[in-house]
Amino acid sequence: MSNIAYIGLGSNMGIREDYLLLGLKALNNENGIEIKSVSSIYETDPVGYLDQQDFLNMVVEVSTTYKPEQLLEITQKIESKAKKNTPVRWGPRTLDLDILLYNQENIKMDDLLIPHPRMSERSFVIIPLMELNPQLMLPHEQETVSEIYRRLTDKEGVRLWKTNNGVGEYGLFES
Ligand code: PH2
Ligand code: MG
Ligand code: MG
Repeated sequence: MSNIAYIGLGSNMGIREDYLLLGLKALNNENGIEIKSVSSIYETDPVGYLDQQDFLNMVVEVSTTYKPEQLLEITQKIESKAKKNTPVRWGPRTLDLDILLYNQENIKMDDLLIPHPRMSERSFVIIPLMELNPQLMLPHEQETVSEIYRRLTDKEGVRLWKTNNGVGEYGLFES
């Protein structure tokens, strides 16, 4: 499992935490994905389209045998299991899984851009990511996550909601 990827999870409909947990479990159930670490959960002001509920957001680090396009297929399959239906761009969603980073690669395909194009302006991505790996280099910025964090302007829109200390929280590996 030699590839390292970071995936952002978000939900602002229904029982938001349950959707995040559904996402974690579904990722963990894939043969080619091993969850390495899980951030805390943050409650975050909506960005982009303001007239909607606050989100819960978190970030996970995974190691994976899948290629980026296979990982995209899996995240889309999991989203559709959560009945994601988003008529409004940046509008409400039950479960959103965004591939943020894949190794140090810059990937430009028709339906897949990695690093995620807006991640470095978004505190709801950078703050949980910094919890996992502050020294991580963002390949499109040539800056580390903690350097990016220092110049974020919307940090007050992101509030710690449930602390996590690592994999094993959230009933992830109950059997
Ligand atoms: N996702 C969006 C649009 N706006 N705002 C917050 N706070 N968190 C999100 O995950 C989010 C958003 C589109 O995916
Ligand atoms: Mg998103
Ligand atoms: Mg998305």
